[in-house]
Amino acid sequence: MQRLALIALAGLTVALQAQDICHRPSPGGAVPEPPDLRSRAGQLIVDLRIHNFVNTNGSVGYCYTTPDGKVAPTLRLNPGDLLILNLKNDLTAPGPAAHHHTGADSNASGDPCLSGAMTAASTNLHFHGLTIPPVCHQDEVLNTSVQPGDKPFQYRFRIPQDEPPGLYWYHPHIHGFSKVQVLGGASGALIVEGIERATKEVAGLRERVLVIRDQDLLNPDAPPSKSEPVIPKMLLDQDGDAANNGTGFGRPAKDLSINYVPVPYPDYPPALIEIKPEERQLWRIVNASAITYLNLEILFNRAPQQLGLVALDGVPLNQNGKIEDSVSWQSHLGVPPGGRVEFILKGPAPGVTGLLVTKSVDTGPGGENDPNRAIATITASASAPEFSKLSDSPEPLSASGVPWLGDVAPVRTRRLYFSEKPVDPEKPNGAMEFFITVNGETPVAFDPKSGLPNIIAKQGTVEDWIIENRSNELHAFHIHQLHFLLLDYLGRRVNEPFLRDTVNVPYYNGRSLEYPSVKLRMDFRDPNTVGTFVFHCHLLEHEDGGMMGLIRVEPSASPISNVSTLSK
Ligand SMILES: [Cu+2]
Repeated sequence: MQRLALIALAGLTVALQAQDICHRPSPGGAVPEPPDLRSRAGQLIVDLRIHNFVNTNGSVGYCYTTPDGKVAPTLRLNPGDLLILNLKNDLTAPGPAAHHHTGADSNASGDPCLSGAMTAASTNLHFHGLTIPPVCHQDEVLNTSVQPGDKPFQYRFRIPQDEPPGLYWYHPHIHGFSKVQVLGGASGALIVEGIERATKEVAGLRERVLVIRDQDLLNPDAPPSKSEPVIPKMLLDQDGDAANNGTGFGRPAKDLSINYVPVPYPDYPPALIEIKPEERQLWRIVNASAITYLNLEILFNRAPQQLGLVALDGVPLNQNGKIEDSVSWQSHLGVPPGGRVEFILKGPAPGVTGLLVTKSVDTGPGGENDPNRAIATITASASAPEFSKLSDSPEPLSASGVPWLGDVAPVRTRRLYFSEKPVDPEKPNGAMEFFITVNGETPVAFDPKSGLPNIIAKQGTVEDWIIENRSNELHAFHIHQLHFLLLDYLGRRVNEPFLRDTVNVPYYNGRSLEYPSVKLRMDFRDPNTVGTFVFHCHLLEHEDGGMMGLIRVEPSASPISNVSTLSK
């Protein structure tokens, strides 16, 4: 008994130290800027440690730190720069470490490139949105797994010369454990510099990098705030999260935080953002949530403001591939988990109250509750802190050498669909299995050990993919290594003037003749987009639960039988 107590105490000490290292701010505080790490002379060398700790509510927090104590730094590199990132795993396994998907978990002393270990204490990194190769030490997430006993594991790659300038992010991607680590706070921003070279409108502006994360509720048992117009009945989904009640109010599935300042249910005390009166800024927001969809709006004296969208998912808006200083003025911006928005905001005048909110997202009858809630107040102040500033005399970005994705004929059209099934057919409201399936195949939960691709494509081609949602909850389709063009949304032509790497696919209502779908043009033209990588729902609970598939993109020189010739 005594020995057990001592071990528990030692574990607690480690956990408390890590909590100290990760120093999370209190609710209602000023929103700090994540620390910047900038490349010099063409390279950025970073040492990152990942830690975990037990929060006061019993949930497990995670964070990345640098040797000098910076937490979750923003990595800033130019196109062509080399990133050398040494990742040390300082995780302690919280609770049961085994995971049902794997039998190779004891391979702790092996080569992290071949490990494939999937335990609560395993980790790795995915560089979300970057067009870099899916190989070990770059952006490979299926086999790469770093254990607590391993020496620092080196990620080493160049930002492609033609990577669009914008906001990307990094987070762990261990199958079965992505949700717990990301929900705990393991994420950070990565910026490919030069957005002002694509959009002159933002030249000379100060920027704010805002990482919105979700976390387990701090006050799960509290009743909703009395200020809410309706108090809906509390419904729980199979994971114990608050289920969507369709009112826009009530208990959320998760709390949100902004640059780690929590905004907890039920009163949502907003974090504080100061800005010089009426200053124009570029706000760069990543939704680093594990399961929460955002629908961002900025109110001044309760009136929605126009937000000048300049980039989505890291890619500046353009006109059919031509850089045309594109700004799209929007009153609100939907951001799925994993998505990014970058927009121009004009600060409030003195005395005007500003508020950053997320409006309710209808995730469907099977989805989680993502209600209306405040995130931060925006206050005009002459003494507002001054953060990083974009160049005011940028050299314009040269035009892309490749044809606009929308103008390239696809070599084929594939159909895929999201679906769910109760593990026990007798318990339709019990635990669910999650699938993404190529039409005609049998739905099976993703097996990381199978190694068999669900789709084989060829580098140099583009394909159209129609993704259906046959389930009663919203999903967010994401694919590694490339961006796609949203051609159709719910059967309607949109042909957006920008690219995405994550997109919502609305839920099925059980009545319509057709399932809701999106049509995407997938871009396999980049030479880096070769090898085996994954596509999945970016709701990490679904991804961890099997809603993931494998694609192998073969080099263009290799013979592949049933591919028609690429038409230009
Ligand atoms: Cu999903």
